[in-house]
Amino acid sequence: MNRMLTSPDPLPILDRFVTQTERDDLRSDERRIYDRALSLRSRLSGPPRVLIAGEFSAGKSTLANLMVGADLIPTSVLANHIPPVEFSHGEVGQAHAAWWDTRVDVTFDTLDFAGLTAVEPDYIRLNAPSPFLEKIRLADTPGTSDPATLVDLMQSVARHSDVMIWCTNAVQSWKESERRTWSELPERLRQHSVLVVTHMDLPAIRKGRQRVLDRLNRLAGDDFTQIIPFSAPDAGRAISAGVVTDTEQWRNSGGEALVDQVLALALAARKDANELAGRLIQNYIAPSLASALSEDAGPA
Ligand SMILES: Nc1nc2c(ncn2[C@@H]2O[C@H](COP(=O)(O)OP(=O)(O)O)[C@@H](O)[C@H]2O)c(=O)[nH]1
Ligand SMILES: [Mg+2]
Repeated sequence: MNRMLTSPDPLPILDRFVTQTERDDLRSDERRIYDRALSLRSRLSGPPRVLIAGEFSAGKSTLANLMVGADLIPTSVLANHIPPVEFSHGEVGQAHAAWWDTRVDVTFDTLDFAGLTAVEPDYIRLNAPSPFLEKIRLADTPGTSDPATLVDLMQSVARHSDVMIWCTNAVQSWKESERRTWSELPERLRQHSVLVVTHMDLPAIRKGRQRVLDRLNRLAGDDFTQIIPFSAPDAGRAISAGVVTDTEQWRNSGGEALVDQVLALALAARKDANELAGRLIQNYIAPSLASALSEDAGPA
């Protein structure tokens, strides 16, 4: 049997296929396969990628910062157009401009956002030593006042993500505009998504807590694996540099339920990605690489 079909690690094969193939030379049906290979290569090239999505001011960056353990993105920059930011495990310092279709990054020795955005990357990679990041990569979509731009950015990172945390503000939660944007994201990702209801600490929300949650369960209960009420200020008091210091407060804030659910979904999504990659390799990539090899070898 072809060795390629039995290899336990699909990543080197996906890598070889994507590197050796020129997308522009492909027919449209072949491009779909290429794009799936690109997405699977990105998903499998590190821990599962968790996308934090939602509308402007829903609490996405606040949640990301809590889990990353540092405020790495200056808020002044967020007003401008910057690409999604992915946090992965490592020492704070270097920053990378990255593209989905190449594994070659442009590395900056400091967090130079002007320099990073000037080379027009698909996304920016930053490192932090948070223990959460040993198990998942976290992607935050940037702040922009233009909803259409935000949707485009979310779509691009969604194609390369495994799990989605959708943040909605309890004060005006799960609006029609959110539902519409969410429904346009890949089904595979929507099936691995949790709804995080932020701002549960606000006094008016505290009083009507059950009403808010009943309404969300009715409207969105079937769409998410879990609906998790969350208070960022409470979570912030329970965690320091990405390490939980007060387990009871962390539980009460919603942080514990959120992390448990996200890690379970990440595991399931990784299993799916490996199976999908195995099938893609067996059905399309192995035959295509085999014919490329025989062409290279010239006529027999
Ligand atoms: N009281 C309260 N404020 C929050 C909570 N989550 C976020 N915020 C605040 O809401 C504002 C918007 O949050 P941000 O994370 O920038 O939203 P983003 O645009 O989705 O990234 C900030 O002032 C946060 O401090 C929460 O759970 N409770
Ligand atoms: Mg933000």
